[in-house]
Amino acid sequence: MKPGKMTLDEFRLSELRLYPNATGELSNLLREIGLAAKRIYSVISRNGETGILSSTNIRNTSGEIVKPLDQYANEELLTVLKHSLSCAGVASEEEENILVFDNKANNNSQYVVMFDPIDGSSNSNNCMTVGTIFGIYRRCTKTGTPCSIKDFLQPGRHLVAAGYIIYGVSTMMVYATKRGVNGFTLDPAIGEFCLSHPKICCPDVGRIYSVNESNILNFGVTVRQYIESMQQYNVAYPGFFTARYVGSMVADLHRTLLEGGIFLYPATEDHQDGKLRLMYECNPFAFIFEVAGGMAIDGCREILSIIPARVHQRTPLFIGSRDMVTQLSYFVKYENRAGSRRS
Ligand code: AHM
Ligand code: MG
Repeated sequence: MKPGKMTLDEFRLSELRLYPNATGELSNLLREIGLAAKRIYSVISRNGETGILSSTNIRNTSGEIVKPLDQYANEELLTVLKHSLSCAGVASEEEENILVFDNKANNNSQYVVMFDPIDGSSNSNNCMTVGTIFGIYRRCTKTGTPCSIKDFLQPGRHLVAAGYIIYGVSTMMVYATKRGVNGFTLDPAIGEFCLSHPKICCPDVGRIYSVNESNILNFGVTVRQYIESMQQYNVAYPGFFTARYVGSMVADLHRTLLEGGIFLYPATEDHQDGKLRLMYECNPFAFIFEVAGGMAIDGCREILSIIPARVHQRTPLFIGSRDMVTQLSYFVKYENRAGSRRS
């Protein structure tokens, strides 16, 4: 291993120097999220002692089982962000309502943060990879006043920064600003995230598709045809495409970002809006992929252009390598045209 890899803090400071008028608040937020991530990593890695990966019978407002890890990660992020004084309020996948940090210092900050504390937690009792996802918006209400729901209901296009932490074979924090996407691997020996993946670019094409194929008969005809087109291609060129689905979005999208490919979580007959949350899961990843040269749509629109109506709203998601998502969008357009000719 080469000496002297830049730490997350050093990287943040070097970026900050590019903006002499910057307040340092955004940089502070990234440091605090990094701190929460290290604490979450620490309890996960000591599961034998902490029992953090066990299950409970408690269900959240969406009826999903809440695990001690979900609760711990949620509390950890809430606490560090409140203490950071650079955050006016948060929205969490685990909280029914937004939380406004209504005190003088927090009211003066410019940003609000939305996060999914632990994504893919249904995988955690099997020791599989999970992650944390976050998005940071500049407030649209006046600083000096408490933030409000308006600050959160902004389209993803307004994100200032977004990122994720992947707790896998190694723990990484990947985050994007409009300047680029960079990945930092946690070195547990020194307790620091160190720059390991500078300037990440998503390849324009890939050979991996990632979808819960057990639902294929419930997908719309377009999505079925798109998936079948890859399977048919494999008849002529065996092994050209391959399928990988962890069922943990952070793991599936981390691979897609680095290696290329497409990830699909479409609508089904029972769930017309799909499963994934626009604000906590889809927008942050859509932002990261767009900055890295990839693409994210809900079938018809760019994910980042959707004007949200509710913080917990869901959306279908197709995300990944630009050429593959574009090709999928042609299938959708063709179906829409055929549909309008039929009607
Ligand atoms: P969660 O936020 O409750 O963990 O759910 C989101 C997860 C994603 O990580 C993953 O892509 C998806 O749910 C898997 O869903 P399914 O089991 O329906 O394929
Ligand atoms: Mg989630």
